[in-house]
Amino acid sequence: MILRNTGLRRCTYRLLSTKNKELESSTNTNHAISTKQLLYTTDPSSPGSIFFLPHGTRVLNKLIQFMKNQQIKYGFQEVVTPLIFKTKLWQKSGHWENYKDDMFKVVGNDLSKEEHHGENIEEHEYGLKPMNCPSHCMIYAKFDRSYNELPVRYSDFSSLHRNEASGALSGLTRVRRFHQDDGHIFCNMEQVDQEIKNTINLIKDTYDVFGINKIEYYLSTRPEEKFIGDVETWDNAENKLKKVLNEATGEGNWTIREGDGAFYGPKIDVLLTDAFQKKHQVGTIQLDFQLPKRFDLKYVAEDGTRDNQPILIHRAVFGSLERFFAILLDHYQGKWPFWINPRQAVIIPVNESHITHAIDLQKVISGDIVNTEKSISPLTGFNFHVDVDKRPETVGYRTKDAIQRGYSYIIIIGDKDIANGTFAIRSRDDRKVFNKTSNEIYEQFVELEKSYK
Ligand code: TSB
Ligand code: ZN
Repeated sequence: MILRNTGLRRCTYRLLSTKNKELESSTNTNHAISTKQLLYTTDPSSPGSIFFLPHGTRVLNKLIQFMKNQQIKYGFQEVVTPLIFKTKLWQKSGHWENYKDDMFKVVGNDLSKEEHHGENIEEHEYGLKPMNCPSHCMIYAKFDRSYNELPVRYSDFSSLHRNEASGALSGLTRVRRFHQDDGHIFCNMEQVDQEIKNTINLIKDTYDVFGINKIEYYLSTRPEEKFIGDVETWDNAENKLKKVLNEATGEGNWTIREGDGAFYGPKIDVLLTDAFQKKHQVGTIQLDFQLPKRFDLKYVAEDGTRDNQPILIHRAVFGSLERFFAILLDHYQGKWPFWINPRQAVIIPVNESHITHAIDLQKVISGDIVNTEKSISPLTGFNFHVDVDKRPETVGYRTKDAIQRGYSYIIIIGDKDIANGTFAIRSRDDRKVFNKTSNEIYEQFVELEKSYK
């Protein structure tokens, strides 16, 4: 991909790849913002799989970092798990029977069909995972578990693949490769209510950080045909979810969706509405009595009995990072708040003689991560995306362009600023200029990030 200065003067940055017809001609506002801000692209060689560009990846990484911190708070342990599993595993989990059409098959090259001579061909056929649940069940089953370990909570940001019909693919909201902020909770019956309530609270608090508070809750019940387990267990699970929903959201504040549950259990789905009034399922909480059975999950109870089965809760707060990214694009219309903005500040040196000072300033207010003299950057700290616009354009033009490209802050540096040791900083939304030292600017950025502003 070529990022090129397109004009002689008065230039703006544009994505030039001719293969990006879809992106350039799209009327979809998400695509339009993405094109302007260089956030993501696609290619017919992998329909439904997104290429996140450097600035889009910055947003994605912020979302991941945000969620990893919340998960630690809520007692999750992150795991990293395989992408492909033998068909046998998917048969065991029930995905093969109920979800096969939505799965990509992967064939190993261990042996060709002819060479098998009656060997079990399934040994060499794999499915690309559409969900993380089986992996987490397998980790649970690898160890003897005791009642006092419960709830065991695993989180996972793996790539997932679902063979969504090409007609169903849509921007970032329905893709074939995506990443959930996934978590699976193994707990006993007494712990279920609290875990679901905790998840609903985390969902509410998380969406609140983004200023999203119009949330709809749905209870999806047993599908007509494709489901595993017996009807009575399903009914019990559905009643449990109804009770928790009433307690957590208030009676009458949720809607039932008959037959829309996952094949392994009923679920609470959390929906957000976009600017075009289209609803999107983001967060989800799913109660599952079936996978623990299929994977023979056990724990030793307080009375020493060994034959106790945990309950599994599947949950995601963003849903998938891709879909949530789309919601945020729609919600902010490209005006990212500072903490998640892929372009947090730009420094504009008045003329060439100010560039060295601009770079020094960049070093301080980016948190010593760019142009640092240290050979190795520290592991943690507050770091910000700060650019220096060295182009030989007028200050007025570069300021306007910076606002257009979505920078949160614009800092001008000239002779007077260098002499005073303060720099003129203004926000993209307000013409008011403040004169601040480099440390004051950095502290302001730290405060903004800490308060998710
Ligand atoms: C929560 N096994 C559970 C998990 O533990 C699960 O996969 N549930 S799910 O199928 O309902 O998916 C969870 C979330 O992933 C959905 O609410 C949705 O936000 C997101 N998602 C699902 N399919 C796609 C897709 N094709 N493209 C983008 N996001 C998707
Ligand atoms: Zn799951």
